[in-house]
Amino acid sequence: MSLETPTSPVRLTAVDSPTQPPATPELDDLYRGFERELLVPLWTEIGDLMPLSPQPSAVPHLWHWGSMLPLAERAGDLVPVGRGGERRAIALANPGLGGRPFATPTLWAAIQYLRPDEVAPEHRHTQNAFRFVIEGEGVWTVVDGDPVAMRRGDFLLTPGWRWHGHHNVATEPMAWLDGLDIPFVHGTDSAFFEFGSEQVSTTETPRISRGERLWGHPGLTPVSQAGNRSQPHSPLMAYRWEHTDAALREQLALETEGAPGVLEPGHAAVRFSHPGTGEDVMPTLRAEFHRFRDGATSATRREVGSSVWQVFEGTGTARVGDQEWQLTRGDLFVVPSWQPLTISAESGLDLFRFSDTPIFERLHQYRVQVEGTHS
Ligand code: GTQ
Ligand code: FE2
Repeated sequence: MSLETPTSPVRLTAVDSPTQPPATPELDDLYRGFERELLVPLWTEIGDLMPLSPQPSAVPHLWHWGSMLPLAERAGDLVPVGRGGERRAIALANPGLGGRPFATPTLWAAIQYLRPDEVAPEHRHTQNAFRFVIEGEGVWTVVDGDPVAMRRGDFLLTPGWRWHGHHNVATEPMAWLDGLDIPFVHGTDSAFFEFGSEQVSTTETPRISRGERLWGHPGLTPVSQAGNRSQPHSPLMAYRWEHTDAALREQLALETEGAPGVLEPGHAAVRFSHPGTGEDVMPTLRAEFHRFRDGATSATRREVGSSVWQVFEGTGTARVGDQEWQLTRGDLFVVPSWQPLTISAESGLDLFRFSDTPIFERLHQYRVQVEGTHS
């Protein structure tokens, strides 16, 4: 058996530049030697590998819900949902990430579509997942046997390695946003996956799940659960719109009364959190909801890590890096690492946001920079 010499994909060329050694035939020979031995010197790569601040490959981009939904509906006509493909989910592909179905280097964001009577079979995976519902109802996601209703404004969890399947018991199709840490898990070669039953394990359709009945009372930890209240993901699989809406409404009402509570003038925000620890809902994903008063503008912030925003309601504009978009219901946009973000509300602007921030916080790589509020 003969072993072929692997060819290096690296092409090192001696260049004339003040930061590089003089280009000579001898330097070229040295570089051919590096190539032959699959070696790359730091001095030709340092600008890319060790930039002064993050230089993301992902770019700021906006996807219109109004363009995605008809394609999801068409997929509903043409593509059956079932074992193998597992989900009728169509992911955002950031134009800076080489055509992969990655919204950012760490985050997956997809529209998932389920027609009446359809079942997305049970499975489990190490990727953490959530659903956020922009419109519609009628789907129950069954998480470890607990049926969880999905309705407009709700935020639902499927933490890593929990069994889950979805079924639509309504007479209308339903579309929603999925968020997962698929690109992060892919990039770190840490994925595991297991197929479960073809059907969901229960067809019960209660208004609220067992997990909510146990954990969904503010400030009240079930004593039976006190021993394992610090599991790495939230025990609550559903965060209901009525609670999110009330929390935001109260922050703005407090501002009107001159009391503290809002994040910044005219901008209320809540973070979905683990009721046992107060930390993020899942180890890799942060999720928040933001509400702006008409005419309010956020400070300009940049932070390490990336995020995806979805417009729940209202109109306004978002500026990310050198991009600026008009926002309408359902639109999704991506903020790559360290790109400045400014949001301005026209009317009734409500936004859902998720990010990979917990990863960077836990690894002590997180930084944030806030510039003054824009007028
Ligand atoms: O609903 O279980 O968008 O496993 C991607 C992977 C959704 C899901 C996605 C998944 C799911
Ligand atoms: Fe899944």
